[in-house]
Amino acid sequence: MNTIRKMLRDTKYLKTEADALKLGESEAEVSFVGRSNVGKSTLINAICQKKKMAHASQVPGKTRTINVYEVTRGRWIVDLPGYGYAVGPKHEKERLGSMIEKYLSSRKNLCMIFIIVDAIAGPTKLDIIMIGWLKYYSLPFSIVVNKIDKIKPSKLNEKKKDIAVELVINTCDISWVSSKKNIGITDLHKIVAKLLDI
Ligand SMILES: Nc1nc2c(ncn2[C@@H]2O[C@H](COP(=O)(O)OP(=O)(O)OP(=O)(O)O)[C@@H](O)[C@H]2O)c(=O)[nH]1
Ligand SMILES: [Mg+2]
Repeated sequence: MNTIRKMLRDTKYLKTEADALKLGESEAEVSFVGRSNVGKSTLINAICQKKKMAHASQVPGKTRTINVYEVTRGRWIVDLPGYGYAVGPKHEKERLGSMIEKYLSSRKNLCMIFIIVDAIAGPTKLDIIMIGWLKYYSLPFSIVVNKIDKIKPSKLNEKKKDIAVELVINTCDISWVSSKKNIGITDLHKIVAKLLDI
């Protein structure tokens, strides 16, 4: 386990692209999608035990490109822009939407798409559309609920049940995490390491 943690800690920024078709091949990669501001970049930093590797911000719409982080040669963790970013011109939202779609549908060695859901807001309409889209194209996905530190401990079980019911899956098939408070991250270390075969 310590070896896995250490390997993930050695992750380094590799490249940024706006066009998925220019990314080049990986040996294996996992990526993170979800609504803007849900904590995708913060979660990548938590997994890789970094403070500022992926750029996070209180202001939604921070990540506007495909950002690749390399754990070890050819093994990638990919940060994507969020969807549902309410501010800004329509064409910018459409540009980001097609960037994500092109990425998700073109990667040969994409082993897992983690869909990050906000613990307070629960699954949004766009999260449900994303799940339907991934199912339709038979792409591998897994649900992670982030920001559970915002839920009162006495309400957490009830909240977990509500979110699982909305998503029509079992609570145990969801990762419950707080990227900010480092809750549930150890389990994600194991999951990511297994997927990337490191
Ligand atoms: N309370 C709490 N805040 C969090 C958590 N994870 C992220 N945040 C905060 O949520 C805000 C957004 O985080 P980002 O990581 O930039 O979110 P993102 O999904 O990458 O956003 P975009 O790049 O805009 O799509 C920041 O202010 C983070 O500090 C968490 O687990 N708990
Ligand atoms: Mg981001």
